[in-house]
Amino acid sequence: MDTFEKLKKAQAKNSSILCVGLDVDINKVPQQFKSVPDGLLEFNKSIIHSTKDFVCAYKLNFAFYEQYGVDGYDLLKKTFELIPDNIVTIADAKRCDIGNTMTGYAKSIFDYFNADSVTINPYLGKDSLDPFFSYKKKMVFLLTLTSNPGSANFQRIESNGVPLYKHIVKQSLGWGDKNNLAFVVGATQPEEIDQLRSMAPNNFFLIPGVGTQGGSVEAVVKANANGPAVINVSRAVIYASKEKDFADKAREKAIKYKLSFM
Ligand code: OMP
Repeated sequence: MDTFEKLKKAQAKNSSILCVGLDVDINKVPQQFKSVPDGLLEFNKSIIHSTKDFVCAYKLNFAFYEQYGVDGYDLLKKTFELIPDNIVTIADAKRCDIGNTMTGYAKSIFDYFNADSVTINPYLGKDSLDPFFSYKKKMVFLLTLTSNPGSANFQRIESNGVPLYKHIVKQSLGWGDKNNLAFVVGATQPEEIDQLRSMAPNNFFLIPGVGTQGGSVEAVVKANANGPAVINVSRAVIYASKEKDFADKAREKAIKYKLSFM
C-alpha cells in the first residue's frame, strides 16, 4: 500500500485529519521522563498510546532527537517503531542538498527509519528531489509557505508577478502526482491555503501552526475546503499537562482538535 492510500485509510478509520507532532523536549516533559533515551521514549510511548485512536499521522521532527547525538538517534528509531502500522509517519527532516547527497538522506529516511513520508526543502530544485521521488510509494511534503514570520523574507518574493511559494507548487506539480507530492503550508497563512488549494486540489497539505503558534482552526478549515490535508499540532497536545494526568490531557486535546477539524 502506498502512503497516499495508507493516509486516506487512517483518516477514515479514526475520522481524523489530526497529526500529533512528537516534538519531545526534556525541558517540557514531566519530571519522571527527564532522561535520554529511556525517559523520553517512555513519554512518547504514553503519548502514542493515549492518542493513536484519534490521529491519522505522527510527525517526528528530527531536531528534537538529533540534539542528543547517538542516544537521540536511538530514541528516534525506537519512536518510529512504536507507531502503529496503520498510522502514517512523517519524518520532519527538511532535507535540502544536491541530488547525489539527497540519495543518502533518502536512504536514511525511507530505508533506515522506514518513514512513510518526509518534509523537504525544495530550494535546490528538481534534481535534488528526484532521489526522494524515486521511492514511488512514499510521500514527499515540499516546504511551500511556512508558518513563521520570516517566511515572508524569501517565500513571498515575486518573480513575473507571482510569489515564490506559488512557483514551487506550479512547477512541482509536473514532477510528482497526487500520490507522492504534497505541500507544507502554515496554519498562520489561511488566505494562501485557500489560493494554493485551488492550484493543487488533489494533493495533500501538511498544515502546522495551530495551537501554540496561534493559527486559527476555523480559518484553516474554511480555507482548506475539505481538500486532502493533515493538520499538525505538537506542543498544544503533548504538553497539555506536566502532571501525572499528562497522557489523559493529551488524549482530551487530541479529541478536541480532531473534532474541531471536521
Ligand atoms: P507546534 O507549534 O508545537 O504545534 O509545532 C509545530 C511543528 O511543525 C514543529 O515541529 C515545526 O518545526 C513544524 N513546522 C512549523 O511549525 N511550521 C512550518 O511552516 C513547517 C513545519 C513543518 O514542516 O512541520
